Amino acid sequence: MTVDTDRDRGGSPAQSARVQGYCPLCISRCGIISRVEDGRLVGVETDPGHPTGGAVCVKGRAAPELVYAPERLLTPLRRTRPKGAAEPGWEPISWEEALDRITQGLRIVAANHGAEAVTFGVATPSGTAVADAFPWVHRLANAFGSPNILFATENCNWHRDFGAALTLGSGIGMPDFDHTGCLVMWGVNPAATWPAMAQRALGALRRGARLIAVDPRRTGLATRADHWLGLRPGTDGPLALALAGVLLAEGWYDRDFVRRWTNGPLLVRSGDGRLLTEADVEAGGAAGRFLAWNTGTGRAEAHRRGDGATAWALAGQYTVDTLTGPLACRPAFDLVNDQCRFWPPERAEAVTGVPAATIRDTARLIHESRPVSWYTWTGTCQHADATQVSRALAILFALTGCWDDRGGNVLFAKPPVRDVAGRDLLPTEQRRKTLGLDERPLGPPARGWITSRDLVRAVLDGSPYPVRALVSFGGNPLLTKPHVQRHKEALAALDLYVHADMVMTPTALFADIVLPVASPWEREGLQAGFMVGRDADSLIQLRPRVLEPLGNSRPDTRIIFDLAVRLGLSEHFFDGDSEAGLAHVLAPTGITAGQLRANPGGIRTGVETRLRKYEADGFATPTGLAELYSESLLKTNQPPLPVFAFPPDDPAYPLRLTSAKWPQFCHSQHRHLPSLRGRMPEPLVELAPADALARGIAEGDLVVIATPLGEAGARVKLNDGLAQGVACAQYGWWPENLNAVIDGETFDPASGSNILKSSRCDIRRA
Ligand SMILES: Nc1nc2c(c(=O)[nH]1)N[C@H]1C(S)=C(S)[C@@H](COP(=O)(O)OP(=O)(O)OC[C@H]3O[C@@H](n4cnc5c(=O)[nH]c(N)nc54)[C@H](O)[C@@H]3O)O[C@H]1N2
Ligand SMILES: Nc1nc2c(c(=O)[nH]1)N[C@H]1C(S)=C(S)[C@@H](COP(=O)(O)OP(=O)(O)OC[C@H]3O[C@@H](n4cnc5c(=O)[nH]c(N)nc54)[C@H](O)[C@@H]3O)O[C@H]1N2
Ligand code: SF4
Ligand SMILES: [Mo]
Repeated sequence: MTVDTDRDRGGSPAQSARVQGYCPLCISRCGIISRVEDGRLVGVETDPGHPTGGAVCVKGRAAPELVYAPERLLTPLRRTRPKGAAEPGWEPISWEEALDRITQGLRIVAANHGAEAVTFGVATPSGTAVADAFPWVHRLANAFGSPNILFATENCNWHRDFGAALTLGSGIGMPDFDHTGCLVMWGVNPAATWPAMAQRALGALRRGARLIAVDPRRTGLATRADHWLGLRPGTDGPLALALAGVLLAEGWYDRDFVRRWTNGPLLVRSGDGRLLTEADVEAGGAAGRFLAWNTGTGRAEAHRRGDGATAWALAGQYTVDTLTGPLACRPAFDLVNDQCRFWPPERAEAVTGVPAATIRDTARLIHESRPVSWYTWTGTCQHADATQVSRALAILFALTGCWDDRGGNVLFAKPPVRDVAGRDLLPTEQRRKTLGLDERPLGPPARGWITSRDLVRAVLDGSPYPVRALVSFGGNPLLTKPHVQRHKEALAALDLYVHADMVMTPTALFADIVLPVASPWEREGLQAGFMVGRDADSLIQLRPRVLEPLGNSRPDTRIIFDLAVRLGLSEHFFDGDSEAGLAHVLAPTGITAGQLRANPGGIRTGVETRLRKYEADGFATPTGLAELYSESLLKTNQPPLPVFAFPPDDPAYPLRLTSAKWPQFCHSQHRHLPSLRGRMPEPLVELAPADALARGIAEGDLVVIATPLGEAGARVKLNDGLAQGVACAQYGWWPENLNAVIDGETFDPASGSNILKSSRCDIRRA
């Protein structure tokens, strides 16, 4: 989150200096020192005193190439030829003209079709520096009156941050690396994607912590794991339930935690599956008071959170006298047990490919090396059952009783900056119009985040209403989402498409107006909390601007504030004064921008992390308990307990197609930087040697990845640490665009996640 300063604020960058800051190019937010000589950025190096200052990756080291790339956009551009013409006929225009045209265009669309006909877009803050402006993009959309923001979240952070809240009332927090006895890295590869986390994990291993890795590839930390579970892509759900099943069968779970702090004891009504409440049994009883079976009194009584003295039943069936007659009920925990028993290790082996004995050994290790902590990210989020997978994982780890406790996953305290996204600025009737909200009421649309599919249907089919304009701050969905062809058609069909970026991209090529964005080294950025531990999360840092913006480029925040003023939204944007905006964001911390500028390495706020916060505060769920059984999902016609089913194998497409990130690039970015492209000149697809041999394919062969939707080219890399029957490809390349051959019509019903890591394909020599 950031606010740029005008040239007269925060001083002019020095001509020659070593400037402390952090690299904002990805989630790792590594603490760095930027070296400036004669007014030019010449390099970045580690800042060893910074909590994430342990290393700088190849992308960070390429910062000077990124800043001075000849491909940088340095002036606003206007299209002069029709979309679809071979050449857009870009014409340089002034900022005045660009902002005037945008303002006028947006006003016309809003007047004719309503503010909801303007969609805003934003790149991922985890893989770009757009985090500097992220909340302000949201504030602009909300103040303008549009409920729609196109964003990568359903395939990125939603399950980790918000899907997990269905069970835990919050995101999954962070492993307490300093104290954990066992780390479970499940579908996340921090060695490539989050070096600062990988370093903490290595520190834990050096201290003696055990490691379990669940990933079709044995790579990064997984090469050092006590147990590597090389599952078939997309089969995480059965594996999680099988592990939970072993914990339950062996009694290796925290019964006290389950009784006191989860909804396991709550009684579930036979028939409709709803939780039994006082209103069911007493005239005038409270519908928000949930009942459990007290084995001491032999009656259904109101469950009291944290009550460990009462012998609440966790198993069995009980007949309760309700107002409508006797009703059979079972504790939710008994149903969880059933669900896990459905996946004994042998059955899970048949689906996942992980040997039953390994599943049992892993469960034993989880039990014996407590406290256990875990992290998961996109390995489990890009599937058609991603919400159920995130539920299964949350249940599995809730059973260990290590939640928010020493050595488990902890919600570390962060500097309390103010959230300025401003969803509350949006009138309720506008909020209700969020695309996809009716279909996925608990999913990303509840926060205004829409999918490509939603956008495309609104633009091309006018369904459920027309969208006619898009204003996007980065993002390259033609390469990062499925629905590629329809998305292209939709971009071409818009009345106005504005794209702000540092470089021209395949997506930006469809824009009517392109705005040049200053690179992260040419603007300030605020980071409140560096995530990977208690110390790191207490740090707040205002990354200094080390260079003047190149050419006519401008920071996103400046563009947003200027647009807001022109659109008549000054009252929500501090009269266009971004410095006042920054002060507002910082106010709750008691730290000023001036203090942060005087301390470019950041300020350790000393915010205190309390453990087991649920004991005082409860869980932020409808029952106030960790919800092993999700009545919220049930109410939206989703299964209240995780269920998994798999389509039959298709002999024409026998390989499971997944994808992964490499250190050289973020998503579709950085292909134009010579030092990075030199290390990875073209897209790779990894195959197990046996699968290659069976197809007459050798290392380095050019192949096509074939799916029912088409073919994408790649070069083969053999990986003997890859599960058999799997193709692990790269995305973000063009014209060989992996996502163009992935079916966008198969997606998770609760969240909209695409099958970016669980498609089917075959591979043959090109
Ligand atoms: N270098 C680099 N770093 C980045 C990014 C980047 O693009 N490049 N992007 C940033 C962003 S936005 C994000 S979201 C994070 C993501 O960070 P990660 O989640 O670590 O990213 P991935 O490499 O996509 O996936 C992680 C692992 O999941 C495995 N996997 C594939 N299919 C499955 C499956 O079905 N089940 C399981 N259990 N595992 C599977 C892959 O083999 C891979 O090792 O990285 C951030 N950091
Ligand atoms: N097959 C497959 N597809 C995937 C994934 C996968 O694992 N497999 N991973 C998914 C994930 S986790 C994510 S997050 C998405 C990412 O999807 P996107 O958000 O579309 O990510 P990028 O391709 O990195 O595009 C970012 C764009 O923003 C621009 N940009 C960078 N920094 C800034 C800035 O500060 N301001 C502005 N205005 N622009 C900026 C870049 O130049 C680039 O054009 O991709 C998803 N797509
Ligand atoms: S891992 Fe690399 S790109 Fe990401 S923040 Fe660190 S130095 Fe920057
Ligand atoms: Mo992401």
